[in-house]
Amino acid sequence: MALNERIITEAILTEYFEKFKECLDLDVAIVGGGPSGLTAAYRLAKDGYKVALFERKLSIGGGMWGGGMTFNYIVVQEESKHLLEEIGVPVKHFRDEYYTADAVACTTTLASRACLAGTKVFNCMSVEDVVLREVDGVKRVCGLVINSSPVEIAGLHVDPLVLHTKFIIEATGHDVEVLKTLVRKNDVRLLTPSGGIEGEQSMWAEVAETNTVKNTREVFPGVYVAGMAANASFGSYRMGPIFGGMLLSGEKVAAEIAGLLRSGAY
Ligand code: 48F
Repeated sequence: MALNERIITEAILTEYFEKFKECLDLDVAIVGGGPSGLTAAYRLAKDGYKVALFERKLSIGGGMWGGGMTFNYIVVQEESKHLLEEIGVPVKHFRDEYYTADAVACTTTLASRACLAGTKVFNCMSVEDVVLREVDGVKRVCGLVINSSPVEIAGLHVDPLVLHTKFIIEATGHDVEVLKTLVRKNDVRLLTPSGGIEGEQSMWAEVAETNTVKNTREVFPGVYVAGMAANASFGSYRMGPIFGGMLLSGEKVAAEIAGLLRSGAY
């Protein structure tokens, strides 16, 4: 069979835009393809929800590829290792309640499980804003404003595109970007103690790990925070290359949103 470049191009365009059109109305839009966003995507897609994940970079995986300081192993605790075991990543006991896993195996396997479960992934796509609506006197985020990352990087003046979603998971990590944009542009109060973004504090692994899960919750109608973005929103600490909290955060946010979607109220 003679290969035809035109058909190759047509195949890519057809598939991509079919996927894009399918994602114009989502159950859950996840911003950020780090460990918390990927875990949430995996669980929600596995449960049959319509989920898309938007990642600015070419590769998904966020801060998990490089372990600690590029030494590519991660550490997880006893209570989070079930998540790695569930997706088939070998976990090795280190000492006491510490376990290690290969960072590249974790990242690639989690990414693969999220994709194969049905998450529609849009890499090289930056979320630059949200859609805000007021219904019955309550403001709610109900969509994402997205643009191609090369457009963003080049600083080109190109208008974005928009999709609607029932829930957003803000999993952009330390910079908590989507929430910052929401607060900067609108007269809104978050469900944080100050009503704004509390900001991340310096390293304290033990407290940070517990708080990552505790802080994983609704932060504004329609928006849940997960992973490091949850700690940055609620003013907790960073924790370095221990990843149990990130995985548990993804698991928690997926379970909470799935419960709400199941209730039929959305
Ligand atoms: O930072 P990141 O890995 O988030 P996480 O799931 O995990 C944190 C850990 O990696 C590590 C840690 C563990 O102890 O502290 O830092 O909380 O991944 C966040 C992803 O979001 C993407 C960014 O490129 C990264 O891959 N991202 C950030 N802003 C945007 C975005 C945006 N506006 N649009 C799309 N993607």
